[in-house]
Amino acid sequence: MSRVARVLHAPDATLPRAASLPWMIHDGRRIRTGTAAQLRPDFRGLLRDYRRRDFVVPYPGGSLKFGGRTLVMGVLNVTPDSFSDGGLLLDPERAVAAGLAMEGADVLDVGGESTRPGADPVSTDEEIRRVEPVVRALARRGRLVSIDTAKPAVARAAFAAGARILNDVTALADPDLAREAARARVPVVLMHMKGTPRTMQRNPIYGDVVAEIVDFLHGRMDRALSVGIPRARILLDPGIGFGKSPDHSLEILRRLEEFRSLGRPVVVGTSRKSFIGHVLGRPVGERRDGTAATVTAAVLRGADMIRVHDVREMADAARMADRMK
Ligand code: HH2
Repeated sequence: MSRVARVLHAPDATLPRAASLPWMIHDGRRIRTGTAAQLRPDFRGLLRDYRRRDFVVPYPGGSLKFGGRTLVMGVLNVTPDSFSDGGLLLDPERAVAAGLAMEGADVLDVGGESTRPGADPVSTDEEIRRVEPVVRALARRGRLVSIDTAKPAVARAAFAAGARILNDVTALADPDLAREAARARVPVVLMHMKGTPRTMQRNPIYGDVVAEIVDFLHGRMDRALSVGIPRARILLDPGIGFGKSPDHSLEILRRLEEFRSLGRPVVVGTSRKSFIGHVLGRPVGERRDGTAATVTAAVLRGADMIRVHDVREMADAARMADRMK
C-alpha cells in the first residue's frame, strides 16, 4: 500500500503527525499537525481527490475525457537533436505524415526544441519556423495538437496555427507563457523539472522525491490559477528523467498513485528514456519493450495519459493495462 493510501486508511486515532507528510496538501491548505477531528475535513478532501477518476478537460472546440481508457499523446519532435528521434522529422512534410500515421493518438505533441540533457537552446524564430507549419497542417486535418514549448511567442504562434493544448516542461516558469495559455483558454500540462535541461542530470538530490514533486506541482497549480487558468484545464506530469536519477524515475513510477492526491489528471512520459536504458543496458533504439513495461505500470498505478513515440504499440499496452485495473 502506498504511503498516502496507508494514511487514508489509518484509523483517526493514529493519524500520523503532518510534519512527516509534506505531500498532504489540499485546496491550498497544508496539513501541519492537529487532532484527528481537526484533520478530518482535510483528509476527506484528500480522499475525494485521490479517488477521483473522471475528468473533463475543456479546450477550445472540444474536451478531453478521462476516466475511461488511458489517453495517448504521440510525440512529434521537429528537431535535429531530440534524444531518440532527432533529425527524422525536421522536414515539415515528413513530420505531418508521421503525425497522421500515429494511429491511436488522442493528442499529437509537437515540439521544436529538444529538452534532452545538455541540449542547446533554440531561438524563438527558429522554433516557430519548425513547429508552425506542422501544427497548422495537423490541426487542419482535424488532429488535436499540443505544443511542447516553454516560450510565450512560440505558444502564441502555435495557438494561432491551431494548437489547443500547452505542454510546458517548465510548468509556467515564465509568467508570460502562463498569460498566453490563459488568454487562449487551452489546457496546460505542468511538468516537474529539477534544474534546467543543461544541468538537470548532474547528480540530482531529493529528500523524498515524490513529496517534493507533489509540493512543486501544487505550487505551480496555484500559479496557473492566479493568472486565470482554471483547475479544470490543468494536467500534471512528474517529469520522468528531468533532473531524476534512474532510481528516482523508478520510484516515481512505483508511487505514481500518490500524485492522484492533487486531484488532476496525471500525464506520464517514460518513452525510450535513459532510466530504461540504465536498467536494461539497451541503446535508445532498443527501448520499445522496456517502454511498454513502464506504460503498463503507469496505467495500473493511475496514469491518465501517456506520452509516447511508438504510438500504436504503446496504445495497445495501455489498452491491455486498462482492462487489468
Ligand atoms: N519528455 C520530453 C519532452 N517533453 N513533456 C511532458 N509533459 N512529459 C515528458 O515526460 C516529456 C515532455 C522528452 O522526450 P522527447 O520529446 O522525446 O525528447 P527531446 O526533449 O529530446 O525532444
